[in-house]
Amino acid sequence: MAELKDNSRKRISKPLKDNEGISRREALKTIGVMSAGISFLKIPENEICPPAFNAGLRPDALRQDPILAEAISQLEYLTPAKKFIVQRRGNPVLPELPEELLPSIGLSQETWRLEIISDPESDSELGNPFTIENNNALTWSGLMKMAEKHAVSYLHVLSCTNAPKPYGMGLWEGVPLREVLWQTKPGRNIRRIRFSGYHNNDPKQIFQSSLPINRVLEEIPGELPVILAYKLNGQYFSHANGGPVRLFVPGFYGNRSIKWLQKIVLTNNHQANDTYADWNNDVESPVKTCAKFIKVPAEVRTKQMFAFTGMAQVGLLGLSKVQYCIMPADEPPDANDPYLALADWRDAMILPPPANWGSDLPGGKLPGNLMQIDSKTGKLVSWPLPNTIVHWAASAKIDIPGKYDLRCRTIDANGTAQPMPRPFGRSGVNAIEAAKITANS
Ligand SMILES: Nc1nc2c(c(=O)[nH]1)N[C@H]1C(S)=C(S)[C@@H](COP(=O)(O)O)O[C@H]1N2
Ligand SMILES: [Mo]
Repeated sequence: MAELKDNSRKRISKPLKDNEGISRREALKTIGVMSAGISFLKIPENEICPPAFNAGLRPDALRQDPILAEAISQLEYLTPAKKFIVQRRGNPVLPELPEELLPSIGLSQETWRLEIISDPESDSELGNPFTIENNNALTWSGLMKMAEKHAVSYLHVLSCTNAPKPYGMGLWEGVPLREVLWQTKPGRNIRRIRFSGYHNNDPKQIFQSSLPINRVLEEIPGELPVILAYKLNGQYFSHANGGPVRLFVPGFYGNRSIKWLQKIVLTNNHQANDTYADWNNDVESPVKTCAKFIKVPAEVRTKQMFAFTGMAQVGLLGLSKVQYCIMPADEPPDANDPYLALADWRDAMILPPPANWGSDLPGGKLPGNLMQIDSKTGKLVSWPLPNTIVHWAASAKIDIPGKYDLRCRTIDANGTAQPMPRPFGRSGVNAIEAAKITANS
């Protein structure tokens, strides 16, 4: 069995200064926090789990910690499509347009059309542009025909750059955009591709994004393709989720994944013209690794174990640990340690792939053709998977009554603690989360 190393426990609490009150000093000494260390908590072997991850866990003793087992049993990996948080924009609010209206605005399966043209202000060559005028725009049935041959699906988190929690963890299905693009016979002078969706014929409501053309045409081995997506968790998209067809751009925050996709423009202009960039966001930011709470008890009894759970968004930089620390709530911030690197961080337990992936999927089973499953071994290519979430759990106890801050953070695969290496909000919220706990005697 591989031993998981834990450096954090060697780290000591930051030294108390002389002028600090005795009560808090005592409290700090006696918060009997106890790690949900992997050493005493184990999980059954998991069929789909890559061997390297299984090796870190010993089978079968999860049941021996009923408090943790109960907390973990409430977690659902895939967010049900109906529970995805939807970005509300426009007037009228576009995700809330009435169903009856959708066919007349090209947002039903029957009436949906995708135009692909070259930028009239640029010199991009396109041998076979798709236009409504020429009656060769891509239709739903055309897309479904392509799906028979080219459909792919993958797990990917949908997060907004500026939201504290992911909008949802989804299983996305679609046709790689390049398959459609090649039908338009792209030629010379194409450096960038722009996307826009339904915007109520109101220029002020246009929401567009863009990518360098190579991101659509090729992937680094293991990277996921940009898709014309039509299913979330095995079901065709609702209008609210961006249906009938939305773009899905893996590796980035949600702003690139244009809902109600209707138009694609190829251009020789190399600059991003993303609406979200105009709103002072860093649209080039890959998804960040960071930890969030899911369930924390507001009140606990002193000297009694309690469990708490959370998720970690796993970004480009991967994940090696999730940690938590418990500090008295009145702890003054240390100007020299803004990210609490010196706090007494303990390891939480990162959960393996779930046996049941979520209530949207028949039997809770993942489709066998998932891009992140190795077709030779039948196992996930890694765990955690980049650009998804993992759940984590820990249990602890507090010995002295009082108010406390419970915090969580990730350590990425490079060994860097959250919110480094990029603590800037406009490229994705990744501040260390805190939850309040009151310990009563
Ligand atoms: N057409 C359109 N697409 C859009 C947006 C929008 O306002 N209009 N918002 C973007 C942003 S900023 C995010 S975070 C995601 C949110 O997707 P959701 O509404 O499905 O949660 O959609 C992206 N695609
Ligand atoms: Mo967003």
